[in-house]
Amino acid sequence: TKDWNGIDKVVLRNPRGASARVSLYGGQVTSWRNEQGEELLFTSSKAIFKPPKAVRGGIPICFPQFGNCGSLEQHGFARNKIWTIDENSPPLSPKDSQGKSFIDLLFKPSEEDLKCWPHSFEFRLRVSLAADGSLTLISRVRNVNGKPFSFSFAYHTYLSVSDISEVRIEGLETLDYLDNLCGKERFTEQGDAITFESEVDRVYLSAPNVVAVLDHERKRTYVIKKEGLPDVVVWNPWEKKSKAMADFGDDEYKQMLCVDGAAIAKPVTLKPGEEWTGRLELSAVPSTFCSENLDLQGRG
Ligand code: TA6
Repeated sequence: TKDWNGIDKVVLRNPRGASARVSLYGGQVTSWRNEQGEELLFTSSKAIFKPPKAVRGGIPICFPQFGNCGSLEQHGFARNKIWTIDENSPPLSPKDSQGKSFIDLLFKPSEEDLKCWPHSFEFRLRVSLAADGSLTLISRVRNVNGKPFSFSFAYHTYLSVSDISEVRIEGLETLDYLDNLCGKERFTEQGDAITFESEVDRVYLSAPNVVAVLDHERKRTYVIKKEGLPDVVVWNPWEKKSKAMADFGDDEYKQMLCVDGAAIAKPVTLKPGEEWTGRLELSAVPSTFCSENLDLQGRG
């Protein structure tokens, strides 16, 4: 289908009626719905499609740089470029294909991209929807030129929540984090779960590979499973920052929370020919499961 001024968008569906949409603009997942048709990702009502800006919501891909800690634009350029459908993607394991509705996308740097980031790579993204409605994103970045290069990465995941003051994150207790609100200073998480009363903008370091986001009001838990992504970004702009963003409604911070599987603190370095894989699996389960049932790994 076409969207955003004629940019192609792929629709994935599973037999039970769950769906996901992926735009060729940025390889961005723009929608993920459960079998009841409920939208599980947040997209701002004021999101604008104005290349080269990113569209506010869904799951923008931050590559080859997270944040503004480098020479590139904020969060790198991959999310602002047109990707292509990859007809002959190198095969993934059967578990990544069997019984799944999936699409393979490819992004290779243009001459313009190489001017601002002189490393040639192939970035293959598989987005898949499983029979149980879970959404999996698998990024494979391969160094195809003669020099090693390093990059940072995040799946900038805007989760839809009913009321941010009724949301908590489990799985990040006792971890150290870099606080973007205090010059990236390092702190240690003291709480038993992360709750939200004001702006939060943190990178949790060496996080366990399973994190749960519990939306109390909707009785829904997002289970985030990751591989190759040591860090977790947690971001809510709260009221003041929301008002400062043109593509974000003043009160929309109440209905969203970014919890991003990421590789930031220790950038990924690839030698020529080497390939990195970053995998994220999102599922939304009824919160009648108490969090202990989610067998969160590595909890204290
Ligand atoms: O930590 C997440 C973050 O880096 C925040 O500082 C905020 O800038 C957010 O990403 C959104 O960035 P964007 O470029 O998409 O507006």
